[in-house]
Amino acid sequence: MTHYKSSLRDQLFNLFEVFGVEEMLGRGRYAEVDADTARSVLTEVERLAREELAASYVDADRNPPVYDPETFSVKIPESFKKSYQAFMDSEFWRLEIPAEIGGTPAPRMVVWSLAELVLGANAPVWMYASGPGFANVLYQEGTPEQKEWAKLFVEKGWGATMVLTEPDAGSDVGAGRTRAIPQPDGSYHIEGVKRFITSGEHDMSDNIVHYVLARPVGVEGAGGPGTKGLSLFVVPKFHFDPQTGELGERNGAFVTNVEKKMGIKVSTTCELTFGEHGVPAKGWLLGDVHEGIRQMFLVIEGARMMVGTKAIATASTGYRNALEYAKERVQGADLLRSTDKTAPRVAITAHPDVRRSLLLQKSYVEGLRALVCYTAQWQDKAAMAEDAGDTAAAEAAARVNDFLLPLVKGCGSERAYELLGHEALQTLGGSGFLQDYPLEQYVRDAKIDTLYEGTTAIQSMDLVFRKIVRDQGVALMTVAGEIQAFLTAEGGNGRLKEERALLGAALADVQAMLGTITGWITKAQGGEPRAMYQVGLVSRRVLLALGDLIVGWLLQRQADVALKALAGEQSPAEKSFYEGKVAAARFFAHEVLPRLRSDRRIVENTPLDAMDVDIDSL
Ligand code: ST9
Ligand code: FAD
Repeated sequence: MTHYKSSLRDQLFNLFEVFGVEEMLGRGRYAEVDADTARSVLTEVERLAREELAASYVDADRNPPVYDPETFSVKIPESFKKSYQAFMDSEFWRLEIPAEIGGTPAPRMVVWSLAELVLGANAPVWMYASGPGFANVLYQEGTPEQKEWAKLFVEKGWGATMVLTEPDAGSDVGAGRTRAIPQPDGSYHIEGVKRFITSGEHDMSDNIVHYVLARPVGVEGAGGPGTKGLSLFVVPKFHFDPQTGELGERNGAFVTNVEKKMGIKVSTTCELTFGEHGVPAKGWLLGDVHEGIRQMFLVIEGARMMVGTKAIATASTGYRNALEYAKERVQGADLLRSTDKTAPRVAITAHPDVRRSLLLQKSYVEGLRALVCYTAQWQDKAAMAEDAGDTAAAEAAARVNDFLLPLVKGCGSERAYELLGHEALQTLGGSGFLQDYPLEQYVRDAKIDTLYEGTTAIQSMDLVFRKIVRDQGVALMTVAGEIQAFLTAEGGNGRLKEERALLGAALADVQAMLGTITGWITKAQGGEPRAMYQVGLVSRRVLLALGDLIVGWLLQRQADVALKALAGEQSPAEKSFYEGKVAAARFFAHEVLPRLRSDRRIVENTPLDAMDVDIDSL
């Protein structure tokens, strides 16, 4: 029996009924993928996810990869290898790769829907299978010769890693000390130790290509302090013939440890040592330019979207498992007959607190899924505008995507962990704590999502300082403008009037919070630097509040579509689906949106006390 419970109907609803994916399908760079193809791909991936991909989820957790320090190698459990191979054999990973290097690109909305299915069933499959996807950056940024490598890497299906973190350089990537020493043949020798490198070693592909940030030494105009002094190097595990891909000598990048972890155990987290085992670690500068951090952010943006989607996918299957359990579990009498000892026992879904919990899970999960799709829609708008040669529109759409990414990653991961631990697992009572059910593994596997690819604190500062202040609020205003237009349009035949009013109040609360922040920044720049601490004290709260606002809005947009559908003839199953949409939007508006008023009060009244308290008093 599969642990994974998907939500394909909701995904198709987003794609075809809410976000109009048809406008992108079969056009421009997505010419090869029409609506029928997109539907059948998603249907097939949903099956694959529930069956072959989910099959190793538990086994690979209980029997994690084994590291051999003698040979610096890792053995991945056989059960997981089968799941991985099933996905690679399906060839669906090609949907996120440009046609020029062997892909069949589909709209990002379709790709991220597909990703949700894989990530929810067995996230490390997607992570290992991202190897060919990394070739995108090589193709985009590489020299003509490296663009050819990109094709080869896709053809061979080689694994790949993103290599930033060092023992003393986690959030602070610019503190990295790994060096790159130029060689007469145009390559560099990489020297240093990186840690926590996902997929750094495994036995599922012939080669692994490491994309490594390192600081060049003795190179004019490169290698200064901070992130801007880092360059990006392509460092293969094995050297290769660039024409045939035939493997050559072992390169000097060795995995010298594999971490033991709380969750996602089958995803190897590796210490990677360069140039210390008798073989130099040769790397090639990406694109012959020293712009490592900018280039690495092309990968990071994809990875942040992936992490947010992974978290939401896990929360979604967590909710569906909780719902199924709750429908079966009989315990206690209806609250209205609780004093009557002879009253019939009822399924726990009859208890108000369980109802509250299930609706909270449903509304967040569906709203966050919509946020992923909405964000992907901006990625598609950027691509379509680029195809049409409209650079300004492409840039504007890309900025909205940039603005939404910390929300997908930061809010997606925080809310998912909260929902899984506090609500979904709780719904199963003591049984949730057992390994007989997948909830305890979901909680363990989802915790990482608030940590890697930039912790929530980092996401919140990225949102405030880079995506709002530095952007001069342009992307923010685009989204706020859409929310305002929705409020003014008065859709839904006035059925959700009260909920719209709550959404309007939430928008005002978020705008007030952002106004307060802007005031502090102005104050800090005007001679009171410590006002900046106030921004730092509230940035996480503001990130989550903004996320809640957008989730509440997207749920109401969905409810509008559902109400229109309900006005026509529907099968019983479809009627339930659409009614569920309206119920989720209403619940979220009443249960969550009003909390933004207290967030606003807290933000507006944030003192500097937290920064003044002596550290010994903490
Ligand atoms: C990790 C991996 O945790 C976990 C999972 C791995 C799974 C792998 C498989 C999946 C991969 C999927 C990908 C498929 C491939 C797709 C390829 C597509 C082509 N946005 O503010 P400044 C840049 S990995 C864009 O001064 P600081 C920008 O160039 C480890 N760019 O920063 C900027 O210059 P400018 C993850 C951004 O104070 C420059 O950086 N580790 C953004 O020097 C400097 O900016 C982390 O995530 C952005 N949002 O450094 C580290 N931000 O301003 C977290 C910056 O001129 N720490 N740039 O434009 C941070 O993010 C820090 O804020 C910091 C600060 C390091 C950026
Ligand atoms: P620290 O940076 O030490 O942070 C500790 C705490 O301080 C956090 O709560 C953080 O939010 C807070 N903090 C730090 N700086 C600030 C600040 N300026 N303002 C406010 N709060 C701050 N890295 C790679 O390069 N490639 C990978 O493939 C990869 N995979 C990973 C897989 C796993 C399982 C793990 C655990 C990590 C992985 N990482 C990878 C590293 C990961 O990205 C880092 O762990 C993460 O960026 C945080 O760095 P850190 O662990 O050093 O924490």
